[in-house]
Amino acid sequence: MDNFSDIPGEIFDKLQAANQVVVLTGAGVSAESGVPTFRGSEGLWRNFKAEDLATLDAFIKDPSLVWEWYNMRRETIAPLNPNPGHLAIAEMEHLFPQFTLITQNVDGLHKLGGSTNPVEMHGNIWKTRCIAEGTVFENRDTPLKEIPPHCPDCGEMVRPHIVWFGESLDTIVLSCVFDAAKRADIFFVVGSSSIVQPAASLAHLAKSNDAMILEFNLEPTMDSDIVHSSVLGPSGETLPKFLESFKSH
Ligand code: BV8
Repeated sequence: MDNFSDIPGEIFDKLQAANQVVVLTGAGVSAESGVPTFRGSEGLWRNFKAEDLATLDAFIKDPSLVWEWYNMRRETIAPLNPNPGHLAIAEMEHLFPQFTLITQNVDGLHKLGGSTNPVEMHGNIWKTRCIAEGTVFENRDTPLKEIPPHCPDCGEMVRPHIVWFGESLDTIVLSCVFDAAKRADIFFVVGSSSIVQPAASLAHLAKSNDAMILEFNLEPTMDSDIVHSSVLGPSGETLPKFLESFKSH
């Protein structure tokens, strides 16, 4: 579906009547800002796959290599701006009685785009965490002053404050995102390949509680069989258009 007049009116009716709206975003929502997606062709670095470097084992084995990867990503992301897709999601916050934004992204672009309280379920690339004390720091140095960086309090090494593959998510974050999915009347999945767990289970949880699932992606995904409607195209274009059509409905 790529023409907004094709959107069935019942979707906008349901959206108008919605109490709890949830948006889950993945790397695709930041693609038009210039952030490389995980599984796109640009997802490689020095022939390493993200899944190989974003792990505790990789960090323990070679913290400097992992920090060089994050340093490169931070330098890539630092000059980038939110795109109209981020701005549309920020506007959605004010259109519904209850709204929750859950993001898998660590780039911080939702906050920069005006979203006031994104649930960053995989952490944030601008935060570090002391491996000794667990203290979390904001660190916006690009490039990093030293690799690996060290805790300003105790001098121990710090790690990215990011959830790596094989690591459990924060229990409070988990209960927050599962609760939002259970209560959702409408659940948007924007720019995600719906591969990574537990994020990919959220739309199914929402669906099992009678939510309408709407997918915004360049192409069909693993979740397309459970969605009510797929809006195909770049989310930086499709989300603003969808929102305009909804507001004039
Ligand atoms: C967990 C931070 C419990 C890192 C990320 C074996 C051992 C251990 C665990 C597992 C295992 N096998 C499977 C697992 C579970 C694993 C998992 O899901 N693996 C996958 C690969 C199968 N999950 C975990 O490990 C999670 N923890 O399960 O804990 C546990 C604990 C121990 C043992 C067992 C279980 C933790 C997962 C968190 C990983 N960290 N990020 C970093 O960034 O450095 S995930 C990473 O992938 C990013 O956050 C990214 O956002 C996310 C998901 O990917 P997508 O966002 O979907 O991005 P992708 O590139 O895939 O797709 C982009 C999409 O956008 C595409 O569909 C494309 O078409 C679309 N698109 C592109 N451009 C646009 C667009 N759409 C619209 N407009 C556009 N312009």
